[in-house]
This record gives sequence, structure tokens and C-alpha cells, in this order.
Amino acid sequence: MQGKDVANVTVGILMGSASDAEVMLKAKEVLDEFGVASEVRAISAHRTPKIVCDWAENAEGRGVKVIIAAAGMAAHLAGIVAAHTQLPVIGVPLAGGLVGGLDALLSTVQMPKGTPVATVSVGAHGAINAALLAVKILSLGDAELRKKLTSYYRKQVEEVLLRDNELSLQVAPQ
Ligand code: RP5
Repeated sequence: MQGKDVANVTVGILMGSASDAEVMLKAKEVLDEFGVASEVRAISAHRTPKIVCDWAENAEGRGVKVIIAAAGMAAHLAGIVAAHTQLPVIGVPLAGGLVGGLDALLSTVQMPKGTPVATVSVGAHGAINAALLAVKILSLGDAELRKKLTSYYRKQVEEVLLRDNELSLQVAPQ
């Protein structure tokens, strides 16, 4: 069973379980900010392997250009998706298993040659970076997205400088 159809899907966000949603919806928030349409699915490489493989094989035909695949523990979701599509796959390892997600990190990043998974950091930071990386990939062929990225990073600099200024004022001698 699949949720409601998303028109003009550009990024597919997969996660191994609905229990990953709190973290992975942060990726969707970033994509929404850039006006990039996404499709979110919670399907598992080991519990629903056929559904995952079918989804990956049909993704390109449905307009998906970049896939973000997130899972915790023995995180083989990104790898199995990458094995079933020529689209770029960004893997997000999730915490919840051993040593703060070290198990998922190694499972996601250590792909043998031939089937690349571009792996980002563990958890929420990784989810956000995966979305930004997807936007960067898409921006190679989209001047509007390039402009949005430029202003996103300009805003990031302004926010850092604002916090820097606040901190300086806080510690300044009275
Ligand atoms: C992985 O196992 C999922 O990605 C999730 O991070 C972890 C636990 O899944 P649940 O037992 O919460 O469904 O496949």
C-alpha cells in the first residue's frame, strides 16, 4: 500500500521504519523550504524487501532524480536501493542501535566498489545535509535552485554572525 501520490516528485525520501520519521521529516522540511517536491516512504529492506526493490526500480520513471535512504542498526536500505537504480543515492545512518549509530554508519558508508552510496552524518544533522546535498545535485541543472542555495547560505552566515555578536555582548565586561 502506498500513501497519497505526490505530483512531480523530485526527491524520494525512504526510511526503514515509521519510527525514523521524526528525524527524517527534517529532510522534507529542508526540501519544502527550497520548493523541491518529495515523496516520503517508510519501507524496510528486510521486512518489505520486494516493495523496496520495486520502488527503487520504478523511481526514475516516476520523476525521482535523487534518493535519500535512511535506516538504523544493520542499515542496508540505502545499499539495496542503490543496487536497483542508477539514480544517486544519499544514505543517512540513524542512531538507535549500537554506540550512537556507529552500526548504521558503517553499514551505510562501507559499500563495496560498484554501488556507491553518498553517506552523510548520523541522525538529524545527516537528514538535513542529505536534503541540502540533494538540492545541490538538482541545482546543477536548475538556475533558480542555485539562487535559492546562495540565499540559504547567505542567511546561514548572517545567523552565525548574529549568535557571535550576542555571545560577544554577553561576555563583554560591564
Ligand atoms: C531499521 O531498524 C529502521 O530504519 C529503524 O531505524 C530500526 C528499528 O526499526 P523499528 O523496530 O522501530 O521499526 O530497520
